[in-house]
Amino acid sequence: MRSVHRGRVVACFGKEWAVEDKSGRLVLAYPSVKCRELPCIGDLIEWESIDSQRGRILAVLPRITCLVRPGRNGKPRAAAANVDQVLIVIAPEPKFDLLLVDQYLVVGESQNIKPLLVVNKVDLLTDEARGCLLQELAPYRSSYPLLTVSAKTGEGIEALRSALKNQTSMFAGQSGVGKSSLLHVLIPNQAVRIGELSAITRRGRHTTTSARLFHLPDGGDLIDTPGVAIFGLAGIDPQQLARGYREFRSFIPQCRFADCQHASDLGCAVRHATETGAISLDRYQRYLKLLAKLPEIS
Ligand SMILES: Nc1nc2c(ncn2[C@@H]2O[C@H](COP(=O)(O)OP(=O)(O)O)[C@@H](O)[C@H]2O)c(=O)[nH]1
Ligand SMILES: [Mg+2]
Ligand SMILES: [Zn+2]
Repeated sequence: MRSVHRGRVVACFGKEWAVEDKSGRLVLAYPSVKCRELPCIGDLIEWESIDSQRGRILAVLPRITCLVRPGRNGKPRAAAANVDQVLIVIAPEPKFDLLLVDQYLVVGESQNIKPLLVVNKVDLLTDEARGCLLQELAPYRSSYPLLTVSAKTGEGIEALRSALKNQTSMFAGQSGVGKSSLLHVLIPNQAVRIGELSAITRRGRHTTTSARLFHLPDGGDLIDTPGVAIFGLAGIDPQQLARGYREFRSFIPQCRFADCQHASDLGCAVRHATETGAISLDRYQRYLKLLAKLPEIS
């Protein structure tokens, strides 16, 4: 009988998956007919060898967390599994979209994934501009951890490194904010890893667009995925949305109605808190926008 191994999916190439075992050996694997779920990056799986370089995936082990992206037929598809922490990267340039930031926060929170806000490219800011930016981000700083960093000068990188230690983290953020640059600073031997992956696929072109999991030198892993918006609102209901706004939480129990959606509802304590300044009006208005975007629940 063939022996069954455990491993982690460290790269996805469409119909093939790179799997790493405990010793760090990589094999190229594909799901057997027995495997009921399509694996995604970060998955823990059981597999058996076909030969020294290829394997068959027998099962995807239960996921602790799972981020989904809309699939071709509208059905959500697993995009990353077993992520502990999401790094929401923004920068002064390109101008950030706080609605997108809020969406990342809500979706992460709905999966119990810790958010970490990372403001990159702070080297571009004068002291005054930095002050203005931090002022604008004040509603986040009181409820979420936030680091200011520069991939270019190295500012804040040590703090970022220690926040990543022994966790599986994943990047989120618009293109151009500096995710690849940060990855480069955090993982100096990145090229070696990509080389190893190319060697097992024997097709370099594969490795440029795939989701990948890198090991951090101090312990922990960092996932980089191509593309941007894999954090869809599919499966999020109004209650989860409101709970994804951390500063709303202490007010929600004070709303008059248990099913309050915190919009025009009578006796809404959340809305009232925006009038007294306890909740940022900007954050609240973004909540209303996301509420309107939620898929209809039948
Ligand atoms: N000034 C400055 N530029 C940066 C920094 N980090 C990245 N960049 C630049 O921003 C651009 C986009 O970076 P990239 O890492 O490709 O962003 P990604 O699309 O999020 O992966 C590149 O031209 C980088 O050189 C930074 O900390 N400071
Ligand atoms: Mg990039
Ligand atoms: Zn309410």
